[in-house]
Amino acid sequence: MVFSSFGFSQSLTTQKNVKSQKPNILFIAVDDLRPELNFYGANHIKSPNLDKLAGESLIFERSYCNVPVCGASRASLMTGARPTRNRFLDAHVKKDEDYPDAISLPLLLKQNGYQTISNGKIYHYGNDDAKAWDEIWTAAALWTYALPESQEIRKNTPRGLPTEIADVPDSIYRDGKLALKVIKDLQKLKTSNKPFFLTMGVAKPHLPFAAPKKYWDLYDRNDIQLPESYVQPETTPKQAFHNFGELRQYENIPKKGDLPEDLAKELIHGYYASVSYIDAQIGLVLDELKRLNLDENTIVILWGDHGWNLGDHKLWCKHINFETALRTPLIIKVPGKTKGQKTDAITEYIDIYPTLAELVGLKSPNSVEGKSFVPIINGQKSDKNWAVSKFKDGVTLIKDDLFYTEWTDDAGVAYARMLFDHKTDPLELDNLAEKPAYEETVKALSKELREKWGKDFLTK
Ligand SMILES: [Ca+2]
Repeated sequence: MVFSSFGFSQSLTTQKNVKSQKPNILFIAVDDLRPELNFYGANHIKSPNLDKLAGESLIFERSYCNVPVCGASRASLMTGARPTRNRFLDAHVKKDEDYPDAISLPLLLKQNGYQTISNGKIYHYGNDDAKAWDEIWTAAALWTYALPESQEIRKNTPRGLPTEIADVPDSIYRDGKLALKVIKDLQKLKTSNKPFFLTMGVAKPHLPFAAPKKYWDLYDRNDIQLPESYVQPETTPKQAFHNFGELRQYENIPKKGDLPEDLAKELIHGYYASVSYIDAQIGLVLDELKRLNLDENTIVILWGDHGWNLGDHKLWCKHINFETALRTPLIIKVPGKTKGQKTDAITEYIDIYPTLAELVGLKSPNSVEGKSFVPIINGQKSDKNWAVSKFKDGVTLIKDDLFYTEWTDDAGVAYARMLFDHKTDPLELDNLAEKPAYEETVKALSKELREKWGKDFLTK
């Protein structure tokens, strides 16, 4: 399969940096970004650069991560392999430990002539899958906070403050430094004779919500509302909820119970400010890509590693099986192909690997379990209407409008269930799984879940 068959103009090959015909890939991973963005119909977060990129991309309205937690989601995405009972479990997953034999996407590209650079947070650990990269760059932890007093608190506590409003330049924080590094890379790669797989692993809007004041000033706290689904219905199994332990490790967060309303609104405000901050940093990189005339020969993909609860179901953070934690932002710009169209085809993160491999004319290794969505990019209808996501014992089958979750033991026997129909209940407040009228539906979904959760699910 050759690259030109995907519609890139032949004239692109005359560009200076690319002597081969392979397109470059700019791979932007954003930590904890939920799809609450204008191009998903949200209309209140200010993200002009992401909006512009989306206008040149294919926008996936129903993209799901395979594991709603950082390390596991990333290792699964980078190998194109599903989580199992014992593989890709939590935030601290290393690809090298969980699936050492798998040829990761960057390794496949490196083996096929690409220059591969890991910048910021791509895997959870910067030294993971080291053989796949020509260069690994990470930002120092110190740059999480800008103010000396916040840095001092961080030094003496498990996590530090949950928010910071500092009147400082963008480049003080990690993502500002990251953008400058990626820009420098682009300038160097412009004169390289190899195609590149250049990554930008953005740290925000992950907690703490530390962003320059000018981004906080884009929003009025009085306009911020708690979500409509700020409730935990009795009919939902208790396994569906957690105590948002991640957030509670931060200073000034109560150790149990609901958050005070003013604190909840401060967090939502901080999340919005953090998204606007990283939007500006991504914009700097995209502007440089264009200024260097690299944009027409570069595929740009942007993804968030999982969703995030911003008070939905009275929850904060990820680590659960509601759609708010499983659904993700995903957009891909393929020059000459995409121009802001949207698809409601269901895709999973393990589909990203085979898609990018196909777009650059490479065959995916057998360890890849995802399905390329190149046909969707080419305007064809997808024949896949399902996804499977997993967090610890909870496994969710997303099938058309139905969201069915089972919590299972090591033998695969279910001990709790929930089922939502998004046609009538998009906020997932009415669990249908125990209602007699849905007995047959649950039986069929349970069977299908087992067929689709992966052949190695119980054994690896
Ligand atoms: Ca994350």
